[in-house]
Amino acid sequence: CYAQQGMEEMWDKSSMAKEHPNIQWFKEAKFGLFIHWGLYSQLAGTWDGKHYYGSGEWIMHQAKIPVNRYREVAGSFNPVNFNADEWAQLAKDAGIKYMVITAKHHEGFSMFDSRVTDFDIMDATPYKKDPMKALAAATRKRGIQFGFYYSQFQDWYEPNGGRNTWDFDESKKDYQQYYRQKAIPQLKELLTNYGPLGIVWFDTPGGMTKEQTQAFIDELRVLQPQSLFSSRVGQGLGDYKDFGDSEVPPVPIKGAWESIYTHNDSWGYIAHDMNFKSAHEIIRLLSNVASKGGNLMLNVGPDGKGNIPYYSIKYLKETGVWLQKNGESIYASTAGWIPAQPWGVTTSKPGKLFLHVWDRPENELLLVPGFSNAITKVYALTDKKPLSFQQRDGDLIVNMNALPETHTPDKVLVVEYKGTP
Ligand code: FHN
Repeated sequence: CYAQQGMEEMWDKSSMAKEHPNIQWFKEAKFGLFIHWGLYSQLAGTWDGKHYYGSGEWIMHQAKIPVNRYREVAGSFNPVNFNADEWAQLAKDAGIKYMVITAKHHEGFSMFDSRVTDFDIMDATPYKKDPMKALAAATRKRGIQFGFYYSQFQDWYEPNGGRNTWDFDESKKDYQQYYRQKAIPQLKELLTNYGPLGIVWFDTPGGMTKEQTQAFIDELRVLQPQSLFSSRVGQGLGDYKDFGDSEVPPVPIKGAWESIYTHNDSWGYIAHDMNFKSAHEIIRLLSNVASKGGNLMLNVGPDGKGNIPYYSIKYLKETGVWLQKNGESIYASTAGWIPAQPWGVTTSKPGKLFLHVWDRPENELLLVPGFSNAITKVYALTDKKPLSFQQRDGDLIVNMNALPETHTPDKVLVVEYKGTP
């Protein structure tokens, strides 16, 4: 599947040596919201009476929908329920620190006001407003970094764009012409008309050498030098590493990086996909990614009317409630220096180790192997209740008996210690 291509690409680790000067906010953010929203959201996983499952945003490709018929979808795309403040407030309530939304996905449709094409939300739909303008403002107003996803190579609408083989002959394509005539001018619009962007999130690179990719970056970079470019710009370049979709590295990784998951089984809205991760699962995913030193960017797929799915709202808000009480163990943390244990994972801050207890031991004695530093305090993060502990043969044993049984997916204990681990 083309969706898999490009993600396994090696990221040039040497670029970590010269970190982007604006990388710190990203390293501390830990939790981002990804939004896939486009004409595919209107189709909701069904074309000509046939139901598709998996990646809803790939329906044009899956059903080999000709460009002229796909364009007709825009005629009924009218997201009257879209409310930028509600979306941004949901992100805020969920404890989200950055948001990245699809300005243009592989389908080639521009969800913003673009002068480069008339296949955009202003010209081709009855909506005739720019939702990205409103969302950028509402998000920033709440102190959340805002960014755009842009599919720089795959564009199934354009004769010279990548990977529409059912309308256009791939061997006759001039990718450079597509880059010059659409991708670069549109990225310039996005980097000019929407205020300071935290991130430009590229995806599935193609059709450019390393030198061409560097020139592409340089041409865009001057417009907003503070903006971070994701590693899927290709050729091992970019300011931070994105792992493959739904991938968490098995061991801690240094430098700035991100794991990308979607809330159910699809990135774009599919009406018949109810396989949502519960708040419980989101919280464990988040602490797991943080325990390896990275950020989690979790995707939601709003429908064609502009509604975020009910279960995404519900579970994101529940995640936010947990983060309000336990955020200290996640935001601005670094990888835990004690590796994953049968009971859960760890995150760190100077002088503090956070124990994320997913599975409380039956005998209430939590073993933290390899912990010989002098300890000043051990307590539960939410109520600061001190816990008794022993250090024996280089291990730490915390007695959880004094804590009431709670139904939290992740009970965080704090170990305050002296010296360096
Ligand atoms: O092909 C896309 C896919 O539709 C989706 O946008 C994901 C999100 O990371 N990226 C690509 C595959 O890696």
